[in-house]
Amino acid sequence: MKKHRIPAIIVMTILASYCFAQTSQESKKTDHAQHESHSGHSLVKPEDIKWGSEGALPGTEFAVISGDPSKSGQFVIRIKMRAGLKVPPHWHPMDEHITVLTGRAVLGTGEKYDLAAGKEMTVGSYGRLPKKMPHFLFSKEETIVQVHGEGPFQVNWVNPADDPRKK
Ligand SMILES: [Cu+2]
Repeated sequence: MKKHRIPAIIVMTILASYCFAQTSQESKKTDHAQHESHSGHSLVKPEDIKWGSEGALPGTEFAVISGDPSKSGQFVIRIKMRAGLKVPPHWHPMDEHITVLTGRAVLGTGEKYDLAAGKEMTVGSYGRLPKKMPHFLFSKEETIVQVHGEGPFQVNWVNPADDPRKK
């Protein structure tokens, strides 16, 4: 029995010191995670989204998810389009990344609004428009797209008469 007791105590001591070491390491990790959550982490739930229509095309609603699209830096926005909305040919000074979250849209490239030349985007579809590439969109039903990129996000209409601010 004695032969077994001594090793058992040693094992317990090793285990205990190991556990203490783990605990202090874990608390360090927790502190670090909390620190990160203060400095950069964000989580947006659907119920937190504030839809508005400022600056957008009639028939659309706009929500800022992350960042500020009017400033330089990464941004994430969502655009809700009513069914049957035509977004005329336009381009951006930055790459535009589009993901369809709900609905169905047709995305085409080129300076002419030609739906037949476009491609259908169903839920989960993603498209990247390189900077300065003219493109257009049509919503076959009410559609929400998420757009992300490097701000500032600017829209340049191929046909200046299409600019909703001039209507
Ligand atoms: Cu665009």
